[in-house]
Amino acid sequence: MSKERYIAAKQKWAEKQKAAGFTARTVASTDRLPPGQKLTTGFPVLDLGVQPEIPHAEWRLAIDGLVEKPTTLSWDQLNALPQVEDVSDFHCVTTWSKYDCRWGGVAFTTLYELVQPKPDAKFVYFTSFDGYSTNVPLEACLDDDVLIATSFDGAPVSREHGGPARVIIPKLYAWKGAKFVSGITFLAEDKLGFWELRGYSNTADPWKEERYA
Ligand SMILES: Nc1nc2c(c(=O)[nH]1)N[C@H]1C(S)=C(S)[C@@H](COP(=O)(O)O)O[C@H]1N2
Ligand SMILES: [Mo]
Repeated sequence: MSKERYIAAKQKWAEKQKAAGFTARTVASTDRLPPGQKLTTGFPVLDLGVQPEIPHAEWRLAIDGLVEKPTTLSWDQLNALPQVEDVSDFHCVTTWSKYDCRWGGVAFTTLYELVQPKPDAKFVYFTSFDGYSTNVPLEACLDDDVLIATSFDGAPVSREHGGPARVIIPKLYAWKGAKFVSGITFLAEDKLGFWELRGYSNTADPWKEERYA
């Protein structure tokens, strides 16, 4: 991604934050690597020691909780939704960052519109085929760089990287993005996920180095 595009994306994010009544985060555009991170050119694999194999015919994504229209999507139904691509940086709490990850798939906001969360839905709880879970405030899921990704660099997301589909939330440490995603539940109250229950930060902002609680 060009530096210009990266800066434009950051600016867009800041403008949105401002429009929503929040104070824009002041991250210098030259300051692309969050504090305490090291740039990697590879793509390390982080998981719980299980990489579930889910054939497309058996793949399902259940979207439920505080929504008007609970929905379970098949693989074909997910892929029939509008597709988007977004290039973003990836920051793992174990201190590696990877620039320019090109993810493709369905925007979180598309699923949001599909199931129509009720006004009291404030948190999102993601579950996965490997037993993983993670939680994110709903507001943080509504930026247009938050994806249910099915492709990486133009090819299907590999099994080791969380295929068939994984969640990408670039502005948070990568553990907030569930690989092998199987469920999205909208909740009124926050519910801690796998690593959040084990001492990881609940807010997970790499720019503030919110690593461990
Ligand atoms: N289902 C599931 N999702 C997960 C994990 C996991 O163990 N299981 N690990 C998280 C962590 S700690 C990181 S850093 C990223 C790693 O993604 P990668 O293996 O594609 O680098 O996935 C996150 N999502
Ligand atoms: Mo991680």
